[in-house]
Amino acid sequence: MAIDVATGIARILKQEGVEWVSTFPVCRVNNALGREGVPMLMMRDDRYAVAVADAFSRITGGTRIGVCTFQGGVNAAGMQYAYAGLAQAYEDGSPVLCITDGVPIGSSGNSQFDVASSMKTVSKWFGYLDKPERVPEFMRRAFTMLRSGRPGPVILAIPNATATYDETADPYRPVKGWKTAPDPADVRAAVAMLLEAKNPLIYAGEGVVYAGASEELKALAELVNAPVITTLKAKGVFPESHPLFVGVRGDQVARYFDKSDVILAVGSSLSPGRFSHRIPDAVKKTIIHCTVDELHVNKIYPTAHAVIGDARLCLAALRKEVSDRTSGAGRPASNLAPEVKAARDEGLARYRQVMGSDEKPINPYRVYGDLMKVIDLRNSFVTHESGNTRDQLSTVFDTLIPRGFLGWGNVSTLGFSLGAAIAAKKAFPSRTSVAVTGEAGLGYMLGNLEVLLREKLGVTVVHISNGGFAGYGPGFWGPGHDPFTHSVMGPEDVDMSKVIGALGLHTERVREPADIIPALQRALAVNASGQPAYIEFVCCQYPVYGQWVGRSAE
Ligand SMILES: Cc1ncc(C[n+]2csc(CCOP(=O)(O)OP(=O)(O)O)c2C)c(N)n1
Ligand SMILES: [Mg+2]
Repeated sequence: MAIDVATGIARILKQEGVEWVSTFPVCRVNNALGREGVPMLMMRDDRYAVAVADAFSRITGGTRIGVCTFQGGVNAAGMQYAYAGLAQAYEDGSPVLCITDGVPIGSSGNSQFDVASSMKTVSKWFGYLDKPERVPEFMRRAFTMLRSGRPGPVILAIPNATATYDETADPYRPVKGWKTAPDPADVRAAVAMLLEAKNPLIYAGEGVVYAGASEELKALAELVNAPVITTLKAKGVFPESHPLFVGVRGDQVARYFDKSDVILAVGSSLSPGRFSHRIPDAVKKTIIHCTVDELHVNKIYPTAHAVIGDARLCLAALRKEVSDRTSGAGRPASNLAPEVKAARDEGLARYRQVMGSDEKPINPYRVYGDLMKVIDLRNSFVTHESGNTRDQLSTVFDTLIPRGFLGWGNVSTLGFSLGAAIAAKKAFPSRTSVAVTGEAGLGYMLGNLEVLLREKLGVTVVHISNGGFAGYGPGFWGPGHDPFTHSVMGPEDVDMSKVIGALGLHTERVREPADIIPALQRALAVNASGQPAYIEFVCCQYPVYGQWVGRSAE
């Protein structure tokens, strides 16, 4: 049976369980998706088409692959605009499938922009479909890469979507994805080091999320009696109500990093970026590195011992070895749990205090504290924006379930939170979905708010409206690092609740601390019937939050 390439791709996506594809037109595969009944979530720009699919893969821990399409070919306007989303997905290691038009055979070298070299820099694999009959091969390879090994985006370029091939020649079978288990000798060596440690520490990264290894992480932490710190992107993989949870950032995190002699890093590349810790005195510590990617071993810090493999299989193997060596008893508990709790309480005290603040303009922590009171923390999704909302929420937001909060940003591209909140609604329709943003993030998302209305996505955008880029200006706490470029029209100049209300979202503007909870409740109530909401909280600039270890307070 001869079918065209686009139809073949659409059918394979359905076989792979893909329920919808985010897009910004045009892409020549789209009409086949429409004809084959694959719903398209049309965003209002190409970057958001990528962001929603990327976030869907992140939020589902790669168990459901986000797929997007955008314009490519010789006039690669869509691709050039999508690049920001692709670069972010690549930097953050998100397994998203991106399909675009390829430069037609015979048209290479026409344009200044070199598609292939640019796409190769932001993907795990850039596949150019040079023969129609290679569709099954390319799709198999794409899904193998998306479901195996270290996650990252795959980009497929389709130069001729109407070319035909024989669908029966190489019938497609869905790809399972494969995991690797660690070398038992490495596990033994790692456990010997771990059991000799005076103050072991577990540093968990997003690989634990992708491995679905929350339970194993908890079990190992309890058996070894080690405090747990998570990266920004892994926030929530360890229940934050657990007595061994130290935090993501803040004074107590710095304290436990300093104190540790052995660090068991699992599912993290240990790359000190702009939004992660630099391990203090790393050369004097023993670092055991459990990673799926052997190229992360000895990347920045000296690795004392590596355990290579899927985080779940590594953690399970380590736990079994610890248990065998200690006859099931594990490392003695000492007084660790109450100590960690006390350190965490002490570290969070000054933020918890302002969560009860009645000051006006509203203190942003009051909004976060009230948000935590209003939503069901076990059935909600909250994400931050670039800026103070990231820094503040990642310091204080109590995340009780994996992906109850999405932390993002090895590179934190403004506006991603809306894509993430949309993806969360698609992934878990019954969960509350909230994006917390400042004015910069809001500026990026404005055009895309129409999508919420058109698709009836009951998402709430919480705007911490403070009239400027709070971390950049003179601020309250210091001179600021960008004093000339930090002010924008603020709540006294423009009423964003009216602007966005005119679009059709449920909107409110809140100036009184006592009104925060009722306003949030009304927003969640309308969300339940598919209406999106935007609440503008008129807030003070309060650039105060926990620091990353080893970084200055920029
Ligand atoms: C695409 C992109 N460009 C630039 C930046 C740098 N940046 C980070 S936060 C920020 C401003 C944040 O201000 P606002 O949204 O008002 O949040 P606030 O800190 O005031 O809460 C900027 C310009 C970025 N993160 N992403
Ligand atoms: Mg601001």
